[in-house]
Amino acid sequence: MDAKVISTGTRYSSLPESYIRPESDRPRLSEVSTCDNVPVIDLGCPARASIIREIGHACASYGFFQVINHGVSKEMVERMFGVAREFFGLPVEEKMKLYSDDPSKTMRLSTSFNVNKEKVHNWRDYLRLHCYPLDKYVPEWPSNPPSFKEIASNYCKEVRELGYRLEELISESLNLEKDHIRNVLGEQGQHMAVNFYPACPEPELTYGLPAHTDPNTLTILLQDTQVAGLQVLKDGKWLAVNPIPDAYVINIGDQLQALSNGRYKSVWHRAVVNADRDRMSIPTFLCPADDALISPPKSLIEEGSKAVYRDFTYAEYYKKFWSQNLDQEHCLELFKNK
Ligand SMILES: O=C(O)CCC(=O)C(=O)O
Repeated sequence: MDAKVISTGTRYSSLPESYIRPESDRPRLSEVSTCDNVPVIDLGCPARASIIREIGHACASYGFFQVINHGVSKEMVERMFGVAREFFGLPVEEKMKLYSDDPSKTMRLSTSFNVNKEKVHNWRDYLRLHCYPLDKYVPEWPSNPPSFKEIASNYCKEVRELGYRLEELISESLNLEKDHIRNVLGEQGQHMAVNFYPACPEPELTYGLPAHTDPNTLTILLQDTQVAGLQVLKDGKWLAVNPIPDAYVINIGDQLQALSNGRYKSVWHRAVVNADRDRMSIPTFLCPADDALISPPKSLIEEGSKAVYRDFTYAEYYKKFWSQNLDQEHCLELFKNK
């Protein structure tokens, strides 16, 4: 494929060949039902013990949950969405100045997932930014729209705080010290993607993003409030997670599955596209420091057994993840203890 984004402002009347999935690998949208019982956790609730219990249950049974009263202001979220939409509305020549398909770049506009490796492309453009430490990365962020850097950096600070809070609650839900996860993960990296899925002429034939798990620790996902598209795999069935007002979707990533010795599930999820409307989502990914050793605590390993996964550093894991196709087998399988 040419290094070409699909957010050109021009509507496609049919799906280009290179986006069409084989029959056996299509979203089968009519078979997807809505997930009616998505765990919604109110972080404003004064009963901490009950929040911890609910989080533990959600992480073990679903691998994801939504949070409300999470401390990131509504105004901040609206400004972030607003500037992200403005960015994707820029003329294509302007956006292409930031284009790269090299996953090692710390700031880039790209398309699909890994265009040089994959056989079929995904109906998505995305801006991917490293965000921590901010003073290192902000200078390379887009300077158009002019307010992008300021809005996105304020947004990143608030979301990082939310991530730390969630890591504490998750640690406690595993009967670990509150700081356990943070201590193991070291100085955590933070990445943000701004996903833009243009209206798609044939949503039945392709994905915005095919099924994948997230390679990081925790994903804090801001969903478009107007257009649904996120689906998760639960008990072998794809379920739509429809947006609820003022909520974040929290996905457990591969590192928490490994750290919890498999108790918590890194959830398979995917994004489908819409025939009539563009959709956006803005995930923030918290990632262990490159040299963090991912190893479960003894208390989570049954006596006389080995840990489910061998120890690895995050740098090793991340390299392996990007060397694969997105929808190949779960990358953690490659780290299983024999
Ligand atoms: O667009 C969505 O809702 C999901 C995005 C996602 O899974 C990702 O960026 O990894």
